[in-house]
Amino acid sequence: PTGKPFILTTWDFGPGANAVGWPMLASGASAIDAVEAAINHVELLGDYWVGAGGVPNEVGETTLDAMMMWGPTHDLGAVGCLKRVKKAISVARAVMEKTQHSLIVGDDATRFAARMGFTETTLTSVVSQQAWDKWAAKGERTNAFDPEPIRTAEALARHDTVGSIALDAAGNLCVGCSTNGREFKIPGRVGDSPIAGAGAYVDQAVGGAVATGNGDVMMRFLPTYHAVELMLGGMAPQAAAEAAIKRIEDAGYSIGGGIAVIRRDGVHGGAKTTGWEDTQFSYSVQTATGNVKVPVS
Ligand code: SD4
Repeated sequence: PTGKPFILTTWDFGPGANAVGWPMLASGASAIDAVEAAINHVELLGDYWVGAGGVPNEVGETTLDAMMMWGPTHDLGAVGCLKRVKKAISVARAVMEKTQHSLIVGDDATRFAARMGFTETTLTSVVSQQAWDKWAAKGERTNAFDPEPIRTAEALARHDTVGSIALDAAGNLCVGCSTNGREFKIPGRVGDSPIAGAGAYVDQAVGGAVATGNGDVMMRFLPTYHAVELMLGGMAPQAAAEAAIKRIEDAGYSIGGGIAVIRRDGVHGGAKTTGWEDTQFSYSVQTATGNVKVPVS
């Protein structure tokens, strides 16, 4: 089936990312190209939570997680704990398109990227270095050994993982997401973003979903898979988003997390945990009639 093209992107960088991806869709580009370009735009912004210059791990290194999933075939490409390569979503795309594998991790993901022609470079910026210096000076160990942390107001106010969902003029759906994960994580930690059904999921017949938030917990519930499956069963997008988040909270977790979903007919919805009550989680949807930014309440 065809459909009316759209691109949805999460958080405040949604409108800017959509402004990159939408003209491509409008001129007939594939949803893969649009999602990659939209996410590359955010990866190169130098935002603290996505791409280069982002949150460092316990030893001061920024590492990236990303994934892409293609609706028509369920093809999947992902990288976890990718080091020294900026465009993580593009490396994920290379895993999807150039290999039979779905997920490549760590230094081997970097070696794979080099084989595919990507340039190695530092992911440390002045901001990420200063953040680590300040934290390290306190002599603290990572809080990842502690019970589930309550995120600080400062962290809650910031953007997180970028996720995009696009439908192209040929009627094909693609989803992608990219992040540097979590501050001062234990080296080697991989979050929900490169896990199918956790960070993002798509079903060509139904629609797609992207998630953000505490990936260590969210990946235990596969919220994007859950929401898409509920839509497959006939549930409306808003109700499906709410049900996927409710499942996590019903299990007793009090974390920050959010999800945005869009059905292939363009109807969309979003939900967030009560832990994110004061967090301005939003997603933006651009279509032929313009861009709408939707605050999730
Ligand atoms: C992660 N979900 O790695 C990502 C990052 C994020 O709030 O969205 N943090 O856990």
